[in-house]
Amino acid sequence: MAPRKLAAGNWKMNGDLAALAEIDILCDAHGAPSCDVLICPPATLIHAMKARIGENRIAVGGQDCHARPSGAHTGDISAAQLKDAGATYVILGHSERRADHGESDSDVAQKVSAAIAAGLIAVVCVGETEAERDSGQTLDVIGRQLAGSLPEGANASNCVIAYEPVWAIGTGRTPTTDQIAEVHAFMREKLAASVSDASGMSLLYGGSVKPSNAAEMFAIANVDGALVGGASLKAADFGAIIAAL
Ligand code: G2H
Repeated sequence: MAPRKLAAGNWKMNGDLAALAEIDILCDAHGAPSCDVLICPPATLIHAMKARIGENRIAVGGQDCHARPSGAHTGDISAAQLKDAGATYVILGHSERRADHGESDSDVAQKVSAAIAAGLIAVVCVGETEAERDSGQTLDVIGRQLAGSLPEGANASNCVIAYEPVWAIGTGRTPTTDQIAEVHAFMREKLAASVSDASGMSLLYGGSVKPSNAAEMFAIANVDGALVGGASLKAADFGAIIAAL
């Protein structure tokens, strides 16, 4: 099975009900895209966004979930609750969660298990810091994060990997195409050791993807799409990225 092409938007802590007007614009232009399209808004918007999308072929996802299915966890949301609200995906292990909430690889793996159990597809994020890249540790870090963040049972049908160098997130800086190609080839090879259908797993690049660089990113071997932050907030920009895939 060839990996599915996926353009995924991560709205992070941005957007309100009024911002759903962008979804109408996106649906008009890209409601029946030739690749998979996903938008992960704040949890407060999942239900309304899903309703707004209607029959158009755009999926909605969460940005995090708790590892437990229910219980006394004030402020948290379970994978089943995301699903109930209309989500079919959830981003897990984003570097902002790892940094802001101290999430370890093991925490991420437990959340991925919970997402899979609830029937969601997990978009599992990995990426090195600038200091790690400068000291030549990039592949070690990516290998460790992949091994630690993917639970038993992870496969190409229930997980997508997003390589997001921390130093490229929201900075306007991106790795060279050779650097991205090196990491993606490494991830494909590394996954083959633990995932039976690794050749079919979608590998996204994330970090300052925008309309002007998307085509260049998508031409890189083993890049099956993008996880897009800032440029996913406006339908015109995200639509141009979808069109480039
Ligand atoms: C990386 C990305 C989305 P941006 O976090 O996950 O954000 O495209 O704004 O760098």
